Amino acid sequence: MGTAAAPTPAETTPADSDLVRAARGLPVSRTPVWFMRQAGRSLPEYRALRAGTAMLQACQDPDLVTEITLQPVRRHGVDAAILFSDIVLPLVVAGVDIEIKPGVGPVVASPVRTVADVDALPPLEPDRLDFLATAVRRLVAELGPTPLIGFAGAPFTLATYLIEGGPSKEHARTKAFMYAEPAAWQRLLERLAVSAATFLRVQVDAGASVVQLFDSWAGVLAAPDYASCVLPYSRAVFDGLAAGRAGERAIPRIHFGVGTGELLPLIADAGADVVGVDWRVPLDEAARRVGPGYSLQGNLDPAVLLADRATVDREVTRVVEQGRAARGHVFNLGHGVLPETDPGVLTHVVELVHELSAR
Ligand code: 1CP
Repeated sequence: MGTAAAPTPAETTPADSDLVRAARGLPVSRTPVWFMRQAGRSLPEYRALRAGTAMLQACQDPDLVTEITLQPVRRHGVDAAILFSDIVLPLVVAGVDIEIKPGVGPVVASPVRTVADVDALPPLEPDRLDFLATAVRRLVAELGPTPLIGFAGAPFTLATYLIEGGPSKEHARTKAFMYAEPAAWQRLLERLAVSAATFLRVQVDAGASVVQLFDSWAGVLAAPDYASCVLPYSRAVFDGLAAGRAGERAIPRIHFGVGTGELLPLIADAGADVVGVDWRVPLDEAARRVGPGYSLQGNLDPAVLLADRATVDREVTRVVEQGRAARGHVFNLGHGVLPETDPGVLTHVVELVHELSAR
């Protein structure tokens, strides 16, 4: 820990917020807390606003994006907003035929199965992302001292949707493609890395304070395969961000996946400041696995929020305490908020984390 005193919340800017400070391993006034999927179906005000608009339409409407992103910040007092969007949006904007089916997830009309399919994927033109820059600028203006997290899907997780054609448990087709078609795999992941970097760059240039790369399904891979077939492309996304304007301070990066206990040091090594940890590995053990150079984010089991209040309080307390082993801790769930979660419990968790960690 450094010696600089943490500023009080009243005088912070996004660049000096507890989220950014925890990500850099600096002292904080309280452990920052936000929730993956904090916007969305757990909120009645979200369901009301989304009624009649398809998910991917909503993601391209700056008014809806701004309002939906702000809803959980107003309601819960979380320490960060996360842009309302989806990991498949860069593909959709580029012209790939994808629909988000309610209750299912992203469904791809013509899955990628051959080298020719890879070559036929349209590139993402940055000038198609004006709606995104508009939404981010508006959000940053509305949020004041609260940081906005921009995000993108990592090349591997996006490849799983393109190859499987939709959500999948085993990702067997994806792995078969990876093993059997190494040249096509490389070309596919290179393209997805460029598109993710473009999508993130627009958000950072418009004022996002932190970025998160979601490699949600990377945990299905063995470490050597992750290291050789996936890590280089996720690193390319982060490197693409670093190649910003001269003199620009590198923006903190969070790198997240589910079931990545065996991959944590590699996830860190890809270019993260903060490593996302699901509920399987306690934070003190995760801190040991990544070493002292990284902050951690996570790792409350989202299902705990469906239990009784005493259990919620016990588990939140445990995560806050184990998080002290890390260089910095961003409190979050191990994965997204389950749709059936009582929003009142989320607000309570924010208050409890702040209370337990206030200095
Ligand atoms: O109609 C609806 O409300 C659709 C539900 C929904 C929502 C609210 C989907 C479909 N995406 C989203 C928004 C979303 N997606 C956000 C918003 C910001 C926030 O967290 O509040 C984010 C960050 C994402 C990212 C995303 N989409 C990921 C990575 C995070 C994760 O959950 O691991 C993934 C894997 C997706 C794909 C996706 N989109 C939607 C669903 C249901 C899924 C998962 C499908 C599957 O199981 O494979």
